[in-house]
Amino acid sequence: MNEQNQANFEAKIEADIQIEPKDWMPDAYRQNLIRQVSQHAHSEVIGMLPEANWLTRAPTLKRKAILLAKIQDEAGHGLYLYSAAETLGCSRQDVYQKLLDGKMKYSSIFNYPSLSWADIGVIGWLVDGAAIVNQVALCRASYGPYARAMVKICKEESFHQRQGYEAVTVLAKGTPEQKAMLQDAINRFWWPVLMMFGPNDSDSPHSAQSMAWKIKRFSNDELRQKFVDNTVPQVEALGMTIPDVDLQWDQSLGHYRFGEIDWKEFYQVLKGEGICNYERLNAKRKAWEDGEWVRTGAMAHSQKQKTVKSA
Ligand code: FAQ
Repeated sequence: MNEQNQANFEAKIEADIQIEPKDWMPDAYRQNLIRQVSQHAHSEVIGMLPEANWLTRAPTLKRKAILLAKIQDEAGHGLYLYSAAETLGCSRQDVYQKLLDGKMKYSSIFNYPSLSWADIGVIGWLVDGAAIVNQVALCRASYGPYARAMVKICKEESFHQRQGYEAVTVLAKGTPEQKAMLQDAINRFWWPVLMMFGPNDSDSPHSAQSMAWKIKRFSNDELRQKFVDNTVPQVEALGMTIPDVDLQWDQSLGHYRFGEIDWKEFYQVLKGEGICNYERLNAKRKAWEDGEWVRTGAMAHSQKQKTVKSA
């Protein structure tokens, strides 16, 4: 029976038929998806923190309303993704507890601080821009609930990216101080954004299997290259520069060549030693503890409703 199940599963993957929650799937496929989808959900909710840092200091009411809406969208993305992870049989509380205990990862990019208003524009433009390049590919992931969540998320991320680019365009056309603030934000975010795509393919332990299962459709390096190719002309259009002396267009390849990423820094951030790792997890732990009375109240209310219905 197991062999038949395995054969059916492989045939579906081969034929690009999506795997659904009630279908048989190999345990390793399930566990790999729980890992990736939960970490993706954690990234969305931790990603709210650097932006929230500027909510009370947004330069205009319009910018504040846009930022608030964007942060709420990220919360929504987290919720879709936790729901998608639950369809694989994990409990939301269990994966969330693993995040709080530092046993599950979230995207390295959110361990960098948001120091100026330009950082908020750059997060929308470059961080959401990188997220979209990665997530458009995931819209065709072999697991149905993950792929479908990605379609809606990408539509919203695409709005985020455009509003970020619009915000940086204003700064790029502004005073010398505004231009300098934008250049400083690009200088600090450029390399950490390239790290969002994960280690080089040769050092990526999950890639080969995830690509064979069609969870990932493109490799980390392919997506990183696509992002660089898309983004360099945007930086140039703004009249800004990229902090990479090795960056150059290669006519024969049809791609930009770029310098070596500081992988030592990447792995330090993954180990919890980035600038904001401690602050980010502490904020989430505090929110979880402070929310205890809400959870207790909601459980008591639901219990009461059940008693009323059965009476
Ligand atoms: N940060 O073998 P691989 C967003 C880990 S959403 C931290 O290559 P894989 C929206 C990896 O988990 C951004 N950890 O792994 C937003 C694994 O560790 P493990 C999040 C990283 O899974 C915008 C180990 O290294 N997007 O930004 C990172 O095949 C603005 C080995 O790596 C997603 O999560 C990293 N950068 O490929 C919100 C997309 N890279 O699990 C607010 C979905 C690697 O063995 C504001 N995820 N690691 O302990 C993916 O596409 C993949 O999981 C990759 C990594 C590409 C991230």
